[in-house]
Amino acid sequence: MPRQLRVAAAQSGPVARNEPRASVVARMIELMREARGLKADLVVFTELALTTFFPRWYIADPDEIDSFFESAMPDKATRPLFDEARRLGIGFYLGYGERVIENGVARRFNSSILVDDRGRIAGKYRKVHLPGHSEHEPWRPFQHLEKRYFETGNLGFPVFDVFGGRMGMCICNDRRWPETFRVMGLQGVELVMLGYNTPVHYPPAPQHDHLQCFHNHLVMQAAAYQNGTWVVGVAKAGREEGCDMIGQSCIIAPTGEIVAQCTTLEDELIVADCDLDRCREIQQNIFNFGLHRQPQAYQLITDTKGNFSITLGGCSKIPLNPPLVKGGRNNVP
Ligand code: CDT
Repeated sequence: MPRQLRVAAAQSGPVARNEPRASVVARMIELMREARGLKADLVVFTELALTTFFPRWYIADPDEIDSFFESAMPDKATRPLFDEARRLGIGFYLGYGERVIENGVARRFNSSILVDDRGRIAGKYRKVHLPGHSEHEPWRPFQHLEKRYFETGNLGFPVFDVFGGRMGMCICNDRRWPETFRVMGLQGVELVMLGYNTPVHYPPAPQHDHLQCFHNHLVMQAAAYQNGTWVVGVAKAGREEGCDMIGQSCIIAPTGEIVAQCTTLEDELIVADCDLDRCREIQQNIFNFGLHRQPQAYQLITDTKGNFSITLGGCSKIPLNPPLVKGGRNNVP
């Protein structure tokens, strides 16, 4: 009996800075109903799905910053999404700004949850790889202040046995790091969900702008294949507050093949039947970890954070601090 899961990816079009939560949630409910109409078991929404991508602005007012976070999940704004999911009998992945008080101190994470078909939270993830910078950098046409507004996720990369399979989550920039998927791969993950907000323009290296879409699929397809897992990547796309963001939301098979893909930069739904048993085709063969991995040769990966310079005749162990990169954008001669 194949373990077949019908999965929907619910791409989001732009969300305006002043768009109320109720309006965004209504858009999501519409996509959720469409997904259930197509008999989907699970619908995947994007990163920070409930608001505009606020790290593009330097915001000084703490109350305004907090207005982009949820202090409870569900809260008043998201309750209708949970209620509708339970009524329809569909699960969902949701990315959102999480604010929690711990020992009297507010902590903020870029988080996602997995909700089962009865409206219960079955798993939580907090983004580990926070891209961008922590101080206002006026030279940029727009900011990317994730390092200012969020703490590094402290939950690792857990997997969850729900929907008849082993589910994992990550968020946007995490998809560019092979470690993200390998940690879940080592736990036998069968389907990884992720949302992303990826601007077309990358101010530190604009010569890569035309490669954004290529890199998006490159990393997710490689990760799917190298770990023998389904991957569902879901964008917030289109021109949001003057910032163009890529679309290309897609569902990728464990072979690395894209089996469904969005074609617009708006709210759009795609579905695919994900046979979780197909993960074995890869996990028991070419990437049979137990048979072929050689972790004793990989020690540098967990022992080391940064780069090492490559010199002629070998590899020297001199850390390269980004500000000292010759010819880099910091203009070291
Ligand atoms: N949201 C997010 O992580 N976006 C980054 C943008 C590039 S880094 C400034 C990404 O990796 O897609």
